[in-house]
Amino acid sequence: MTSDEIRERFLSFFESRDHRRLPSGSLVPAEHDPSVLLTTAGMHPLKPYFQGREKPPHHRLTSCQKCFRTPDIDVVGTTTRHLTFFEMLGNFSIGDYFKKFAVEQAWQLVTSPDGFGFDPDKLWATVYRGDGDVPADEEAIALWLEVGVPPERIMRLGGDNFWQAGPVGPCGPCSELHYDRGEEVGCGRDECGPDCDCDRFIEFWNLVFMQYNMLDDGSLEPLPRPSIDTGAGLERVTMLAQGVDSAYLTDAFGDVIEVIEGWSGARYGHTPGETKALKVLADHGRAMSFLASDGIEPGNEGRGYVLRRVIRRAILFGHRIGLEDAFLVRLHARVVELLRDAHPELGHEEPRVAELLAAEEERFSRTLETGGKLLDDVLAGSGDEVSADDAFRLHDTYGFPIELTVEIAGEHGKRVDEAGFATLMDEQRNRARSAIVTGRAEVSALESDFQTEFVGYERLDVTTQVGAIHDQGDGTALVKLRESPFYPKGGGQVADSGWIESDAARAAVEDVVRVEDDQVIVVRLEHGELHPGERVRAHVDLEARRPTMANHTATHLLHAALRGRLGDHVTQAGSYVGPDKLRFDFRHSGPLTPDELADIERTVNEHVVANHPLHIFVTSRDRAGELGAMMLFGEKYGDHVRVVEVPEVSRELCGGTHVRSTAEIGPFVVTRETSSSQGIRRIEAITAGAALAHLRAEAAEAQALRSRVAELESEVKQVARAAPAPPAAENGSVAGLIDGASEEGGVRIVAAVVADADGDQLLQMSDRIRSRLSPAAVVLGGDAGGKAHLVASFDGGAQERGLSAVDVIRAVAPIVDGGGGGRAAMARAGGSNPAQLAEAVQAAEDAIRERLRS
Ligand code: ALA
Repeated sequence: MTSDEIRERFLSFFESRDHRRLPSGSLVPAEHDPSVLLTTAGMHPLKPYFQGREKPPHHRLTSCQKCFRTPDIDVVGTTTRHLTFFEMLGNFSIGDYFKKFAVEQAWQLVTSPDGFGFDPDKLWATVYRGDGDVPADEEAIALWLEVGVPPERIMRLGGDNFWQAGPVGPCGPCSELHYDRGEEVGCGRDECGPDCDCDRFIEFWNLVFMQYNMLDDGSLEPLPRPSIDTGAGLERVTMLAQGVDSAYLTDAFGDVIEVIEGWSGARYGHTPGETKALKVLADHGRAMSFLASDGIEPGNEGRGYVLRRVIRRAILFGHRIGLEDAFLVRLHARVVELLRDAHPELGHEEPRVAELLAAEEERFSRTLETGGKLLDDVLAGSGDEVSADDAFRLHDTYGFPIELTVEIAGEHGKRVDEAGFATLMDEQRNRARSAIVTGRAEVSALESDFQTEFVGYERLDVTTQVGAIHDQGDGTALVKLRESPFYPKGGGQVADSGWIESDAARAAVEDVVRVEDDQVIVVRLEHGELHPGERVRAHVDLEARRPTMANHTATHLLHAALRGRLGDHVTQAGSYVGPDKLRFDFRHSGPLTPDELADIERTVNEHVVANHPLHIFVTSRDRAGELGAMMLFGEKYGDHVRVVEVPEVSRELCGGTHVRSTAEIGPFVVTRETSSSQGIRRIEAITAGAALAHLRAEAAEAQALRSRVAELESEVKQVARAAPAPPAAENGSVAGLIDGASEEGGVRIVAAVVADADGDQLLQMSDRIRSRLSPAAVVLGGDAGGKAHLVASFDGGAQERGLSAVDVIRAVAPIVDGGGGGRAAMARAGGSNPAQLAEAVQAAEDAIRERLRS
């Protein structure tokens, strides 16, 4: 049995028991689940159904979900069964069946010959032994006994048998099925059992009896309706079904191990080092290809860091068995070839992923040699601990993920000062932050004893004083004003442009840099010189600021309209607000339909026309939270926050500049809807003057099209007038055919052979016949070009009587040695034996009559 067959057997087994089959979701969890980094179980994409927040498409579901388990990265290579990336088969009941049916189905699928066909004598079940508030699962024990598992192979276990999807959310006791591979495999201890870590007992299916929701404080509340969530590792089931010693030797990995053996000369099973390296490469090869194909890019945080760790660990282990130049890209190509049929995204993303892997491989390989030397020195040193400084240098200079350093040190019996390392990392982060704060500026020259007061919410033209100035020597200068009307870039909104002017000088404002709560402007001198202490007039460019404000308020209205139309899972993932347009990125899966987009555009315009006045105020963060103001996930806010409210429509924390009332936005037009990355949609829109210009251009285009259509219509009329009448013969024959029509059960039947007519001509003739007879069934044969042509054409009345053109044509085409196809209304066929045409047409007529008589 191949892994593809096992996947299919599982899914169709449950399909035939009324489960709806769902496609795998992305490895990047859906937008409604910020609690997990990557999808680790089949139930992840279904969480809102279990929690009763969304209505499931069906109460029984089944899927094969791509999963990734980060904690296993360092374990991979050391056992036969651990994988980071794997596929999880699952069946789910959303408040439908519970334990009994779940246990019965699982047992049947696992033991029956057309399921997995496992020997029941090798199977063990584990159940939850209870703890504190949650009692032992006696019910599950009784159910396993009932299906035939003997009591001595049912084991009560603790923590492992209580499953939860993340720190909070649906959870419950679970039962695991284990396969005993026999005494000769594994640790050989007498007490070895399903709770042993060795490779003898393989856990391959977990049945979670989901009945609680875990809250933030760790307490459990009952779920609205108890549910079932199961997960079977496809690769593990395959390993057991194929009777091989390791998941890596199953067809889920194809010939990847052999291919790497061929490149490197290393042999699986030869030395522990070689075997480990081969497993790491086989696993990480799949892992990196799938992670990157789901839109993740290597980076220093979050998912990007997971991908980077996997890639760098693979490179290191590759080097250990002598693989060097660009082997990662070759490995990726092999994985894609192997798995692209089951996972088409691998094929679609291949060029992008190959490029990204090549860049990452180049970057890390370059430093690996020098970094590797440092590591060797460190490991050769005395003492049993790698210092924080060394670990930090390996990380910072050579790009060694700390986990990799810990792993390698561990191989040499050494620890790493991880706490010290964390402190050094924090210090570095703080340094980086102050570097950003002083930013593009040697603001040291500007380190002034005052903070600029931003007055640009209210005033766009002020007289103020230059507090400090620093000439950058390239025609630009950094200037600190006492009061500034200029908005510094932030919250998606671009910086204002404008100018400052003294009696003797004038300078254009090129940028406004936010320095925490303070700001510095970057100016280019047009003439004269500016000096500290001088009075200047500071003026914001209104041509840019006005549309920017319109776009910013429109962004809030758009956000509210999206949530109203699509649901509360829509949250902001990024934005751009400038004078030219607005762009809003938000979490949502799948493109918006034209209807949804039209509704959203209409809603925003309705709010514009309603001319809501904006209400903007500063309050405590807690109060804003009580008011339900939208805050961005992961964003840090101070104790006092600014709330921008369009009464009854939207309430967001925002530091941006806004119109006074919504009518100032003018028309709102969506110009594009695209995807920006996995699970994130992007809408671009314009307002005010830009929208007006856009609508005018569209109207002009529509007018031009209308004129062109009118021209074409008159041309068509002229051509029709000049065209010769259809050949008399054909006209005559149509008239003759109509005259010769017979009738059966109220349907007029025309069945005839027309000499020298091809398929298209027959079709035209049948159309003309049908326009004069109704209800009508027309079958015509023709023998143009030495071939047989058949056409059947039935109108609605004939079809209502049970006639289908395609059925008739399919039945008679073989008579002229041909074949054909079509629909119930019209079908045609070609054949190589025109001599049989009359017989075919007669057979068609007989079939029609028979059908009409029945
Ligand atoms: N969600 C359960 C697991 O991942 C089935 O083990």
